[in-house]
Amino acid sequence: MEKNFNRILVTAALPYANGPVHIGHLAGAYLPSDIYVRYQRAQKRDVKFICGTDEHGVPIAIRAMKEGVSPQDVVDKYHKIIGDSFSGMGISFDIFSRTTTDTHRQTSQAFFRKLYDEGLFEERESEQYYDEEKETFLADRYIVGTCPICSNENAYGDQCEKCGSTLSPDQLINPRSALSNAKPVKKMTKHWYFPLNQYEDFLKEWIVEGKKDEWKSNVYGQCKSWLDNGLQPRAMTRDSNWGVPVPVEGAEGKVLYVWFDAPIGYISATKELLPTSWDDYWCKEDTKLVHFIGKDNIVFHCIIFPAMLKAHGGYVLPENVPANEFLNIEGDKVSTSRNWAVWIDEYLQDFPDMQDTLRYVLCSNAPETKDNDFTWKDFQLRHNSELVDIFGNFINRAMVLMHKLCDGKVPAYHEAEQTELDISLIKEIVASKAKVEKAIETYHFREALFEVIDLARKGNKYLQEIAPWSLSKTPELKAENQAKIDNCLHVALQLCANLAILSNPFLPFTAKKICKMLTVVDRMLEWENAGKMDLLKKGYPLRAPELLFRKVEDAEIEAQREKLQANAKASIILAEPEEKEAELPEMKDIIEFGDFEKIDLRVGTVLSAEKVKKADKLLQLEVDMGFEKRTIVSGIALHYAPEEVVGRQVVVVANLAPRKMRGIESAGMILMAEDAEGKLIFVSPASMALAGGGVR
Ligand code: B3M
Ligand code: ZN
Repeated sequence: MEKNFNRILVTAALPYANGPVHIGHLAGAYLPSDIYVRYQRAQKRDVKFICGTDEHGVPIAIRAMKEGVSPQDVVDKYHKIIGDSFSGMGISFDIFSRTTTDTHRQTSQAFFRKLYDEGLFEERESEQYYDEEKETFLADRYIVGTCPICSNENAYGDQCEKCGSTLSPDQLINPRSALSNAKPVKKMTKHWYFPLNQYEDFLKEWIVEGKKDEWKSNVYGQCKSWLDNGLQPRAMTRDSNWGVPVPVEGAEGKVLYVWFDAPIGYISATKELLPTSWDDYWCKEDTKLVHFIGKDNIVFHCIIFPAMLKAHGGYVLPENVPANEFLNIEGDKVSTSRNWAVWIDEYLQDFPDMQDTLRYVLCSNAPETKDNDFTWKDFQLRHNSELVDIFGNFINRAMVLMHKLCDGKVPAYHEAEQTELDISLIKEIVASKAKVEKAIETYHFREALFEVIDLARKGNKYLQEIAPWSLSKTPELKAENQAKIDNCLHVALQLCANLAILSNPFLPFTAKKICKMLTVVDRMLEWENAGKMDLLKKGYPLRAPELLFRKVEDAEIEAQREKLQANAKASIILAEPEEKEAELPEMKDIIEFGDFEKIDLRVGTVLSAEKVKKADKLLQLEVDMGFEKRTIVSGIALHYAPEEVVGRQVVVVANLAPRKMRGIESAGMILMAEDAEGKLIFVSPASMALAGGGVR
């Protein structure tokens, strides 16, 4: 049952202020939320759109230390860059705040304090890694080491970015401090744990029973699996000097965990926006709270923050959390460290006045249900063949024809002369309002945008079928057909106005331009006007048409692709100034012990060796397996002369099916390793082993 809401509060994830934003951010949270909000505003609903930068947390502190500046310097710099990128792209927040404001410190401290005073937190002392050189505890990303799952040597204390596993510092092999590289020691420290486990029943009822059909399946699925696995108490404080100080006695040197304070940032920003009425939006049951985020933030917004809100009491819970999946670029995951990204600030420099193109491409290719791929070719194709050839082309044709055939004024609609074609297009226009509306309200933005383009496509078809230019080849013909021509352009122009309204949430810059051409004020864009056929009155003079879009040329796309590659290369050179490490092969899939046991490894002794004719890589070996002698062909001739291998003990895969190589049947395979230069070396027993004995 759809509840009756009287106000809508939309939040978009607070980006970390430690780097610029890229198209993945935009596609994940900011563009969908902006579309949603623009639509709600056009519906004249009471909606507020909240965002800001997340300015605490370890990555920011580390970045500052590495750059030799203060954390405040880092966040000041990126708050500005990120804010400019968003406003440049037309992301229309009502407030873009930050989590280093006084309001936020007070709000998040008061939140913590309330839970603390109610005795909700569990105080726990535990041993944690400590950097003696820097005299600081090493939580989360302050500590790095080898991932126990995939052996990545640069896994963080909270996560391995290579295999995606969630980790705790204790799981890291060979841990080292991210600050000094020193080997950390263990030291006792105290933290406050939020008993998330106590909210399991509440969350199960609220999500599993209440949201199954409402939330997107990717979001629901992630929540369900967290809940199925059972929730644990979570530390909500950290040892650090960058963050919101923990507001209790005996908590010197401790700050709120960044994921405790960041979501409260939504509340703080609302307070800054509406100092006297913010609580209407957070505390009244008839508020619809919607969090737009990327998929890596689901657990925090659907499980942890709601449990915090519930524990605090008095707050509404999110009605929906429409998280998107990830957007890859040219087939590869976005990576800030490898600089594999399309940065918004750079896009705006390279394509000024083409905000709507990026908005269009990112929305029509949005990772709504699965990860998607952005390619520059696709960007060009969608722009040129959809925005230019369908949408822009229709508006332009309608305007040009009206100037040519109807004196630059909106022609009358002669009902007596209307045809089936007119009637059916009018029907489509009226119907599209409901379709777009429904899709947006249910967070299906791609589908909504598709409807809009499809309507423009129908407009083109209509012009093509009626072909008013062919009805006016001579003055006599034109006079005879004027009613038909008038009807056609009347409908086409009403469609232009409708397209402006329907496209406005997605393409706000374009919608504005259309309004200007149609000489109407922006108020026409209000949603209630969609589906109307009298938006432009008869006799109304219109401006000369202006092209809405230009084509994107191949050379521009080539330049962008080169830039992407060049940036990535430059980042490798920056990151690895010294010798390049040898590439290690990818881990293979895990096998069961039973699979391993099938392999019969044995020690053999090489009795004789000779080169295989016409095969410079191969040696033919006679190997004593203890129970029999075998011929084995091995690809080691470039690394060993025959006399170097005679007499050696080697490890043989003894039950490998025989295989013919250069006409010689090889009965087994010899295990070899590779040294740093790529030379093959024998994997041999370190001391004399039993010939024919098994290797386990
Ligand atoms: N800053 C993570 C991110 O930027 C985090 C979001 C906070 S939302 C309250 O992806
Ligand atoms: Zn890993």
